[in-house]
Amino acid sequence: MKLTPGTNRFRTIWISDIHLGTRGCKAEFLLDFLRYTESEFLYLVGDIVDGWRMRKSWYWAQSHNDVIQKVLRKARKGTKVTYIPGNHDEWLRSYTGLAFGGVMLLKEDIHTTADGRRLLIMHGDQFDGVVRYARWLAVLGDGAYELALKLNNLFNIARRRFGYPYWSLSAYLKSRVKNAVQFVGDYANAISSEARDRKVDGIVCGHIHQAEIRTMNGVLYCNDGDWVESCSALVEHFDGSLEILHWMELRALDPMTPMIDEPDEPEERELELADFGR
Ligand SMILES: [Mn+2]
Repeated sequence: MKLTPGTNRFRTIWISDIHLGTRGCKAEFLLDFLRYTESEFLYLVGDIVDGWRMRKSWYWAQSHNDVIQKVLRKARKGTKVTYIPGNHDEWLRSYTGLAFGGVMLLKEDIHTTADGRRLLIMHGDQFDGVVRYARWLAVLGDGAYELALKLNNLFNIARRRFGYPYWSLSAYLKSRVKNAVQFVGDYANAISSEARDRKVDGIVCGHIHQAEIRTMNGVLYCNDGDWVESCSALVEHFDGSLEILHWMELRALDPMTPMIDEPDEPEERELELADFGR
């Protein structure tokens, strides 16, 4: 796959769990992804802006603004953008049914693929027992996750000094710890039975930060991953086939090296001034 900015066209792109507003967000890699890809449909499948943390500590870099600008620009240029809020941006759920800057806010949606399959799209926190029934527990769990990411970062600075490649602690934990495997399985099982009951061909969700496509309960279970760690997206090709893109691998990006910010095409400024005058 040869990658050049703006020319990698897909019918649909699904991304979620970006967590803008937190230090963990890999906004620069996402910007790179958004620059390199175009699509007819773009779904933001929840946890885009991290509202829980906004109340405690707030981290907002220029790159976080740039992500929002880039998405709004895609909407202006004809991409059909749908934003389905998750549990971290659940304050937006009160505005579902409304459109902002060409971005439609919906509680959930059904997408029909080019080959006629109907996919239910939701963030998926409804199927995570912990988040649904004990919110304080989820916040606590989230803090532990953040600490693990911080320690992982320090560990990798040391590894780098000794010439070792990047090693992901939470990816390791998620793949090795029996409970985590069990959890992912239970989650996929719960959410795919919902899809089966609702008589759709499959479901696209996020929430658990684990990108995957599998058939379960007779339907397709698709998880688009996250932009805190794995930097993954789900895409639909023009023939309707689905694929997960692992962006750091595709672009051979080093997770420890921040990217140099390339300016966007000059026409962007003109468009924004024109919008302002309206
Ligand atoms: Mn979530």
